[in-house]
Amino acid sequence: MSTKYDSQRGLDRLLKEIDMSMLTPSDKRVFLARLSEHFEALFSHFTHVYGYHYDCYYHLRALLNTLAKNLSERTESLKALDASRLSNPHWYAHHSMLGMACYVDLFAGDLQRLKARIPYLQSLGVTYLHLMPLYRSPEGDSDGGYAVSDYRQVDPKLGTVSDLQSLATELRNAGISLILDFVFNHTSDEHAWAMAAKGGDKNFQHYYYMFDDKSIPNQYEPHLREIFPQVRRGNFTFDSTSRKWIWTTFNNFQWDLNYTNPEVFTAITDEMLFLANLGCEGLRLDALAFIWKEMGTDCENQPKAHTIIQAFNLCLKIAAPAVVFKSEAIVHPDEVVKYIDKEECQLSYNPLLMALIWNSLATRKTRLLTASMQKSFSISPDCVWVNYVRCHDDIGWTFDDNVAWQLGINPHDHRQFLNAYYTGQFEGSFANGVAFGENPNTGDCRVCGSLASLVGLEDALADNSIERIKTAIDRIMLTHAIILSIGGIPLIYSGDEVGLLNDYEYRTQPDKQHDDRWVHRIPLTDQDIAASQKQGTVQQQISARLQHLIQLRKTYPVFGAGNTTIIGTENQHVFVFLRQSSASDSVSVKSQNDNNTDETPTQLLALFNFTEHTQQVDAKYLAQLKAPHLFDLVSEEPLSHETTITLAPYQIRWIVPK
Ligand code: OTU
Repeated sequence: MSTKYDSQRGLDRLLKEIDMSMLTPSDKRVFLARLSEHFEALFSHFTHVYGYHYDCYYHLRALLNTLAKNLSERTESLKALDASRLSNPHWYAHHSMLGMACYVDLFAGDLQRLKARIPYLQSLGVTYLHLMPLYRSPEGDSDGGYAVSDYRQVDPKLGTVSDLQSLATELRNAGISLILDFVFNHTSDEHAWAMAAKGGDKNFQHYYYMFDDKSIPNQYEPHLREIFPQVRRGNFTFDSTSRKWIWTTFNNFQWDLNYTNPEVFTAITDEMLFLANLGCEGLRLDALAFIWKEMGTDCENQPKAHTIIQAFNLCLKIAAPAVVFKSEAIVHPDEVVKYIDKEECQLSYNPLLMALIWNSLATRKTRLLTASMQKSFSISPDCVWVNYVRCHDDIGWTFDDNVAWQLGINPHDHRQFLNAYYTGQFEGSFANGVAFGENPNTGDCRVCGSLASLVGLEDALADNSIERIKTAIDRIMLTHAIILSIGGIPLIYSGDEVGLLNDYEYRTQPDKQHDDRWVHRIPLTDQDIAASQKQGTVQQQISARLQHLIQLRKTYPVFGAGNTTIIGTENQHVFVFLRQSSASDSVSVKSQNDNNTDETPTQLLALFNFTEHTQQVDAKYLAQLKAPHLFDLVSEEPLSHETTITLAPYQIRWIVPK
């Protein structure tokens, strides 16, 4: 009680010094109400990180001024969206959700032409569109846009800020939420802050980690991972203009921001809210694991990284509450889940599921997938996974070594096997992948390649093998059926819906050839889309079968909010889980009872055969489904409780009570 009183009294005093003149009377009421709800937590996080600064109070005031200014700049329609999201905070758990991620240029050319592709997105059922970074960035290599030179300018090749703003509105009118990248661990070395730092401006030099010599970097270095060892060893870069060593976790031209400086926190909050005010509904927190450095640690997943993200989340709650965060932590599974909380990131990529789907395809076994998901799939009911099979990055084998050891799998050897398997160095492999980021010291590497090439379509087409083409398409369906049904938002990587093959063109381009991730960053042409609509083509088979699965997801609430129980059966070639709707997802679900056969099912038993052989699963698992009659949504066959469940090669079964 007394803390509450103190914080309100402290806030009242502080507010006398905040410029609220630009707020309308109703905005001012909203601002004060939200502050009285969230200021105490914001204050606590802010002072936890910055409280030791003599001028902490000054920075807190600057932060509140930034929040007020950004709230006043929010459009009326976005304020209406704020209100509607606050009354329906779990909108992202709905079974209608379907995500897609794409590069503006590869998907459509530019922002204007992307508008013309909205009907295509709608025909797929997309409700969530993540556009890869589209901000101004250096000419030539910009790490695919992840080196941002100006958060407030769109890359001129793609359009303008006003194009982006009008696209956000058009998307929303079409039922599609826009997701943008929030690249806040680093800026490009061409960002105005970096330019000022290079020019010797001391204030801006404190925006980054800049060292006069290598003595301090040398103390950090032995504990740090190397993310792109193929382009640069170590984590520091010498800048010849300022004659300083700069912390650069990723490429030389990506300078890590210094979050020990409260001015950086406030400056980045201002940029974040600018993006929110463009009309995006989600921000993807790029490389969030790296934002806090602590000597003697690997400088990943530090407790203060969490505090800072929670503080950003509170800033959104005050100035743009419609916007949610998506965590991009491609780290150890036990660390991934720590970012997931309604006070931190409401959404999170699921890199463990992604990696282990690929593992199961290679081994034809589901034990590691099952055991890992049993351990790590369950998260707060306020949050959802973003489940994906491929994305713009490489595949890293981020499973938990202990879970592997418990199954008798040597994790180091197994990762080597997976790399060999997917880069075509393993006899009998179906995959056409490319090794990425090989570390000469550790021998580690990751894998690149498009979905279709990695599941065997590239080779099968080259050999014109009808049977292998079908098997490759079956693998595409199997992997997507899992992300469509396991719980959370399924995120399709643009081009995968029509089975685009690896594009080796990047090897001829000087600014791309050193980064093999470009092999799976592929333009989607009008011809590709036309082929996907033409009867009999491979593209059409992929797209039609995928559409069928998507339609099922959209029809049944059981694919939305609810619980997932991962089931380990005696058959180690089949992946099995049970879904149970949560009562709040639909009214009809509430009135459902055990004997009711007409209403929408509240349970789903999903089974996936990861092999090219017929598999059987004991009928006892069907007893979980509490109804006299059963029905497989995919094959549209009735099933009986008594018979063993048979799965043809790569068959997907979505069994519901009927
Ligand atoms: C992210 O990925 C982006 O997805 C990449 O495309 C960028 O290059 C990178 O950040 C820098 O902005 O290293 O290989 O463990 O968590 O943040 C992908 C590393 C990456 C990841 C991840 C990073």
